[in-house]
Amino acid sequence: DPVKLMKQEVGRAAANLIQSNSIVGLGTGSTTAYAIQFIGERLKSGEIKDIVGVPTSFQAEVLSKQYGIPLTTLDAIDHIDIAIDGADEVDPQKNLIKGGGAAHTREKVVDYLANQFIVVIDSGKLVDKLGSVFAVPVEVIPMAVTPVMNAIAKLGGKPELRMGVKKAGPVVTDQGNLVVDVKFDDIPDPVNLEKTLNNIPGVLENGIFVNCADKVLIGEVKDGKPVVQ
Ligand code: DER
Repeated sequence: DPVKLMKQEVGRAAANLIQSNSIVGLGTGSTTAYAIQFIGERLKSGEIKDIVGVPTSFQAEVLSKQYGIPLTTLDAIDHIDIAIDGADEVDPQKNLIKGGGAAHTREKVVDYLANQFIVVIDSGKLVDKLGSVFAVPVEVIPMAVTPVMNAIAKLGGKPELRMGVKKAGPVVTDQGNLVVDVKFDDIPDPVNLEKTLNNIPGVLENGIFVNCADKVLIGEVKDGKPVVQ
């Protein structure tokens, strides 16, 4: 499967950037899952040592335990050297939409703190304008979902409560909140929209990440082979 190969290659490329004695922000999603796996393999082989990870979700925690990456918390460290995480959209200014995995709240804390934030994507995530394909995920406390959706509609967004796939009813985040996905026709000013969304009472965090990504590793398939640029 070329897409799986692409994700593996870009995950491997990110894992190869990790040096010994690093504190690593561990992102969420299927692409970062490969980076976590390959960091674990590099640790096991002795290629790198003394790594601790800060997970951005229950998924990252489970994968880290599976691949033997010791974990720590933000109370026990004073910096994060490098964070690896995925994205749902990347624009030419390296602004991101994240939150496809409903993990953007903890991701934003870790990715913003990191001295270096590496985004791992397949080439299909590249867009000219943010919001042209993906809706903006917004984490909302359950008691405020209705007024938040009304406020978002007044901003010109089309809000939709995110429903579970293998879980009846709405998706519940690792914080116990709900997720509203908001389609905007156009996002001319992502910096401002990120602030406006987070200022709506009841909104915990949204998936617009501006001025945060340092490097974007892009996996694509050329002549049937995955390449990373
Ligand atoms: O939820 C997130 O922000 C993830 O990083 C996600 O959106 C990217 O996941 P993928 O690598 O499985 O496409």
